[in-house]
Amino acid sequence: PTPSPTPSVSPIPTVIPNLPRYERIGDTGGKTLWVVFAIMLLSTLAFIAMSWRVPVQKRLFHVITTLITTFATLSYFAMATGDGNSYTHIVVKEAHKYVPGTVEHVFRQVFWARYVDWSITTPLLLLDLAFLAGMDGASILVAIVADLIMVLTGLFAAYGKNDGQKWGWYAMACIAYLVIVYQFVISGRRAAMSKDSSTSKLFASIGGFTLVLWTLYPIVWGIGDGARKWSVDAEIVAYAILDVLAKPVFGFWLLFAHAKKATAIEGFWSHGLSSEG
Ligand code: RET
Repeated sequence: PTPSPTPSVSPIPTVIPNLPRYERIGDTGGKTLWVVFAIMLLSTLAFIAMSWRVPVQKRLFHVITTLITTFATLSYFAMATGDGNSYTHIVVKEAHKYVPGTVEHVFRQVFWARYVDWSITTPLLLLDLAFLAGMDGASILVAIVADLIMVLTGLFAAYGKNDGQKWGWYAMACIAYLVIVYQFVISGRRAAMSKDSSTSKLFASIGGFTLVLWTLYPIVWGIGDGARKWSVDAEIVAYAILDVLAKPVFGFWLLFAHAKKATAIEGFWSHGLSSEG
């Protein structure tokens, strides 16, 4: 038979092949994970060296802060080498603008190693702040349990099968986050105010820094894993910046400020009442 000059297939396909779409790490993300791994490792070594300069009885903040970057080093090693992640399967209904009823299957890479890290390091970060303020035990316990609920429900949210499940868990995580904020803004600040002025000032500034940074995490989550408006790489870079600020920068700030305060107090006692602090 002679081939017909016009193709016999309809220009509008009736069946759209549902090829799954993969959202995964690229070169930028991979390099970023290694850079943060190196920063976390070097900070850990620096914190260990700093703790050797103070007597054991005064090392509490050094120990907590060193543990925080140690866990971050481990989790970034896992992520950089391709461990600690898996794909979440999202079914997008009405995925095609012009063809109604099209279903799309999206597989997005979720780095669950972050949540393992956060479940250990965020309580430790809170302990740093709580001990600085001299917070009461009940408030510390509530804040730490709320923090664990926040991280675990955040993990469930990341693997949510549909929007209802995903944003439902997310909402619960946000409520838990508000409980933490409440404990620190009310009980934490009250405790810090009854201490010396340098401690209450340090708590106000480092606590304010923490509040701003921590609030950015659910925003990054919402744009990245939540709404999937950002690529996996963009999300990795955003978390990288936040993690470096929330762990090493927070740690150096706390340890240096605390050391300065300690020498000011020693100076106060050895030089009579001439010291300012
Ligand atoms: C999630 C998603 C669900 C809603 C909320 C979140 C908050 C996360 C926070 C993480 C802080 C991490 C830190 C890491 C240090 O390196 C789980 C993202 C509220 C506050 C400080």
